[in-house]
This record gives sequence, structure tokens and C-alpha cells, in this order.
Amino acid sequence: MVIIKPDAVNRALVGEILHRFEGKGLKIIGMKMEHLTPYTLKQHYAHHQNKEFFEELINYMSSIPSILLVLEGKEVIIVVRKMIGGTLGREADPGTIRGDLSVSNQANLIHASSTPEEAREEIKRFFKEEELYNYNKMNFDWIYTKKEKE
Ligand code: FUP
Repeated sequence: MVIIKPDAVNRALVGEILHRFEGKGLKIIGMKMEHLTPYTLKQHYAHHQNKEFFEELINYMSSIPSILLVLEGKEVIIVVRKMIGGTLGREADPGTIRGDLSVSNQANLIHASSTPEEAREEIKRFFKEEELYNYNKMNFDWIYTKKEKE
């Protein structure tokens, strides 16, 4: 589960970020634009509720719409976390989305689930079942071996 956050929308980086995921060979199985509410965001960031940046984080994340994505692929969570880079943009590795395009620890463009359990919980929070699509992606044949696709 990926959120392309309000700063990425505002800075016109949505296409660039999607381009990286598509280029990597990941499959988009859910995608929509949504203006996230403080109510939903407080659940999403519940583990940060006692941090001093919590209120500012909720305000920023609810300021304008975000793009919500569900991506599929082999070891997709590890792959996406590597692609986004560390939380603090100015220390994130060059070549990563945050490392190349952000310098902040809050306006860091993107959120991605970090465990399968977190992904399941977040997909349920942000998507209805009928908003997720099961389809054959033709070029998987050119991205994975037969064994990797099993
Ligand atoms: P990540 O999983 O890399 O998104 O990082 P965290 O779950 O630790 O942080 C979630 C969000 O909290 C960050 F994307 C931005 C925000 N944050 C701040 O606003 N200030 C901080 O000092 C650290 C994180």
C-alpha cells in the first residue's frame, strides 16, 4: 500500500513516482485520488500519536488530496521500501525516490507499508474490495522467470 502524499501532488511529482514503479515492473492493482481526512489519518499514524510532530503531520497529510496505490509483485514490500529510501529525505540514498526528490523528514513525498501485516491493514483502511483489480499483466512474462511467477 502506497500513498503519494500531498507534497508530491503539489510539486507535480505523481507521474515521476508512478513512472518509477511501472518501470520497475510492479503491477498497479488499485489506484485513486482521495482527500484524506484527519479521522482516517489519525488511525493510519496512530503509532505516532504521542510525537511532537503528530498534529503537523495530520494537517499536512489532510491539506490536499493524495494518490492511493496498491502495488503487486514478488517481494513487493521490500522492493518498494528500497525504492522510496529512508524517512529523512536529505539523508536518503541517491537513486531512491526520497533521496532524489526530497529534503525533509515530513514532506517526504510517499508512504509505503513496511510489513505484510501493515499492508493488509492499510489496504483495508483505504480501499474497498471492488476497487482492487485482478488482471493479467502482459509484460510479467518479460519481468519474471516462470519459477518467480509461481
Ligand atoms: P516511513 O515509514 O519512512 O514513512 O517513516 P515513519 O513511519 O517513521 O514516519 C511516518 C511519517 O511521519 C513520515 F513520513 C513523516 C512524519 N515524520 C515527521 O513529520 N517528523 C519526523 O521527525 C519524523 C517523521
